[in-house]
Amino acid sequence: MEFVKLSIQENVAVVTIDRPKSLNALNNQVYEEIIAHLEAVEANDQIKAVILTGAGSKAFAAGADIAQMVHQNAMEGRHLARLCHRSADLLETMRQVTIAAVNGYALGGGCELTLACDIRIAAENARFALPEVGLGIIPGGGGTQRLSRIIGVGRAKELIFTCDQIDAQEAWRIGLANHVVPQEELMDYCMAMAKKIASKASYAVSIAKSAINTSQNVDLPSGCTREQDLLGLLFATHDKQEGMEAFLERRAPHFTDF
Ligand code: DAK
Repeated sequence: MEFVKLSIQENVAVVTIDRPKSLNALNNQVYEEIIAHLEAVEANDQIKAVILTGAGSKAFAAGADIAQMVHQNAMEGRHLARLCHRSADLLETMRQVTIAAVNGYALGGGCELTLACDIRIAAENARFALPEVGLGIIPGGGGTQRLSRIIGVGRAKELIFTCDQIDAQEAWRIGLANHVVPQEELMDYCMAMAKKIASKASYAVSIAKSAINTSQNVDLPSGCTREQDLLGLLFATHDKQEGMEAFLERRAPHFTDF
């Protein structure tokens, strides 16, 4: 693929947006390639976690491609919307854990991709913003919905209405970034976290992800009912038996992913 690269290190996939001339701006082709890679990763049982990042040291992704959007009509805008939402939905709901390694600008559609990831790790030079209303549009890749769920309605409104950029420390302070690390340590940090997650019972991790996602969409009693059902299901798995027996026998577990 031309603009999005996939590499696999043991059981972790790294998806890298690589369009340096435009600071990794997201045109239709970039979104299509992200979707194709994520679909391939989701179908691969060997992969337990995904890191999404941008090539180079300056940008994760500086937003949707303004040079493309300026010429687009309503139907083309709708097509772009489908691509943005499909990318975000995959990151959010695929069974593998998704980690955004944010190296520089994560603006507009780039920021929205990070919002759809399960975990955001910011390099010290990361900058987040949703500049869309300054361009006469609104965040259209889930930003109006996901940002407020992560940082609260008041802060989300301020960021979207003002288009202000925030740095990595501010992103951490308001709960947008899980951690801030030196830029040169970003990928190692994310890889270590991905491998730690991959060492756990992966079916349980994916069920936990699904249950937490449910909490964002349903009332508390419905979410707790779902949690109980899912926990019951996990009691039928090999990994539950193995994990508990390994603890009692004081040895490392050998998980089989179900
Ligand atoms: N699109 C196209 N090209 C971009 C770009 C972008 N978003 N961002 C940067 N570039 C290009 C620049 O045009 C420049 O190209 P050349 O002139 O060299 O050919 C090159 O990247 C380097 O950029 P700069 O020269 O501007 O670099 P600086 O260091 O001076 O500034 C910057 C870096 C990131 C602050 C600046 O480039 C910038 O402000 N970029 C635009 C940021 C932005 O506004 N992004 C948000 C776009 S709106 C939708 C769903 C989602 C969306 C829309 C619709 N639907 C559902 C329909 C999402 C919208 C957005 O993301």
